Amino acid sequence: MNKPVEISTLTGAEAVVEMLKAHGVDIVFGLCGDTSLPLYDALARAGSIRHVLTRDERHAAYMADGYARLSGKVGVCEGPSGGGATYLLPGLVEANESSIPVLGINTDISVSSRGRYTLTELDQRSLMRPLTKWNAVIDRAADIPKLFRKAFEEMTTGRPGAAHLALPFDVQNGPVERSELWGDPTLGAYPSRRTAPDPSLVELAAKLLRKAQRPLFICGGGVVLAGAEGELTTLAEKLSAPVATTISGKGSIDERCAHSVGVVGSNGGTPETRSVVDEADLVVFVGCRAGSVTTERWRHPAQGQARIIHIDVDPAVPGANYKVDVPLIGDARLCLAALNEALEGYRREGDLSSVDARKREKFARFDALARSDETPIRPERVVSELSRTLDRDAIVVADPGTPCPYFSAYYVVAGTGRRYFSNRAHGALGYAMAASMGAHLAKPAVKTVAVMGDGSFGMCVGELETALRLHLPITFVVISNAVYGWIKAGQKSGYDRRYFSVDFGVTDHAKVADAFGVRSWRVSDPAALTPVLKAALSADGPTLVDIVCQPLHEAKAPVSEWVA
Ligand SMILES: Cc1ncc(C[n+]2csc(CCOP(=O)(O)OP(=O)(O)O)c2C)c(N)n1
Repeated sequence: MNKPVEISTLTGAEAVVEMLKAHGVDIVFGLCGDTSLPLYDALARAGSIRHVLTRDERHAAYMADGYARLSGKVGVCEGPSGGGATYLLPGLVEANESSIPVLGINTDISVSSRGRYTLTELDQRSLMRPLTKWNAVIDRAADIPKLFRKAFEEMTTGRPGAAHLALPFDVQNGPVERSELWGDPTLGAYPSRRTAPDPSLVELAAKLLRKAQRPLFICGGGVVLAGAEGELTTLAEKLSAPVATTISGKGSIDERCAHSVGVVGSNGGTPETRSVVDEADLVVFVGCRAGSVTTERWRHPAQGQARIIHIDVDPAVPGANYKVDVPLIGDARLCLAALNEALEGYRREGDLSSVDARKREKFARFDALARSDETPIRPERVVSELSRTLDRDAIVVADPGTPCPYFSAYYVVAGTGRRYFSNRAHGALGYAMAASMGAHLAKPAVKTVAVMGDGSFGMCVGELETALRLHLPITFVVISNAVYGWIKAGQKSGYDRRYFSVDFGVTDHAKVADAFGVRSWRVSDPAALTPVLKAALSADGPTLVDIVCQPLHEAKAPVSEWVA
């Protein structure tokens, strides 16, 4: 009897599905289009990759970002040509700048239709080039396997980042050899290839650490990305050193422990956390770019105030802003492990009581405001009641505006790892709703909450339908103040209260959610907050709580420019 003959070629679209599977992808977020028809058909016939249909490509990319942050895997999003590419772009930019591996795929007009005024024609190569870590337009079906392998390698090695592939219509129908369809599944998770630091520089760094009187760690997102929390805690304990974080660095250390300072910088930092920075005689930046927000425009620490050890996987980062005494280039976990080894047996008797005193001062001020019965409800009260109501292992995603500084400063992350995040590369409004959906799909067992301003809500509301259709048990909290409050606060502090074009109309966001079929509440009485939050957090599907809040320009936000 003849053996059945295995067909040795697949279509380009089928090959794309196989290459995603070869790298461990089992979920893709996206929105359909004419140029995507072959890809959709291949996904439908394969049936092995879940497709989450979104209502806007921006949110497909934000979902892929949230998914990547919580799953430790590459997030994948897709959209069609033209507008599909320009709409996917914002999420890829955020992911790339935040060092999150997200693969964006846009289908495209046929190679044979180029230059003929074809509807949706767009130079995707040039569009994506400056804003992704790596990108390509696939001109021949035969190149699909190698370009997908390259994309996964780029996204998860070195500094993780976003990649983009453009997939023309006729390329989706071209032939690909089955024998070419292989990939290394370890490249589908990050960091996939850890690099170790130079041992001689590790010795130098260890020497500085031994000599320091008041060492301080400032951790960025790199610690959580590298899963370096354990090594960091061990080193901080050895040195009795305080550990501060950036907003993206929340989760580097358990914020309940004696070593934790909390968030520093102009957004979410407070005078108390700043004073800990100002006292340090050695600052160890770990997976942190020491950018404008973290350092309050390079004033805290001041240039020359402290010795600097800078640990980063990207060699371009140390020395970009501060004169660095020892640069350690490598994966944060391996760098910290090397320092722990170099300091084997060493123990510094330090005193963390001043860190404790500063934290007490900070939270005493916060608690006094959080107890307020004033209306509109104070943001402090929202943070406090949500913190008390939420499970410890919950995931909180915060948008810019009121949520980011308030939750960064006062929401205490219990435990380590990714439990709180915000889009800190660009801070575009309207990120949290979609990102929370991706996060939930990566970690469905824990409660996920997205907190957004009403400005953000206006930019993402369409995805309430997606949340309902997928029956995602996420709670969306809207801080309602009918104003682009962050900007109004800037006009108050820097432009003598000349308020201009920042106020908008009052919307009942609960009614909007209700129209989508999402269970919702509008809260203006502070006494109703806890019971409503409890009901919303324990409900089965998506819920929305619209909280009528004190506008940001009238609040005592932890934003240093306004405090000054
Ligand atoms: C896409 C985008 N456009 C503009 C901005 C500039 N911006 C930063 S904060 C902010 C106001 C936020 O308003 P809202 O979401 O209502 O929150 P609030 O500040 O009132 O708490 C604006 C417009 C931005 N971050 N993203």
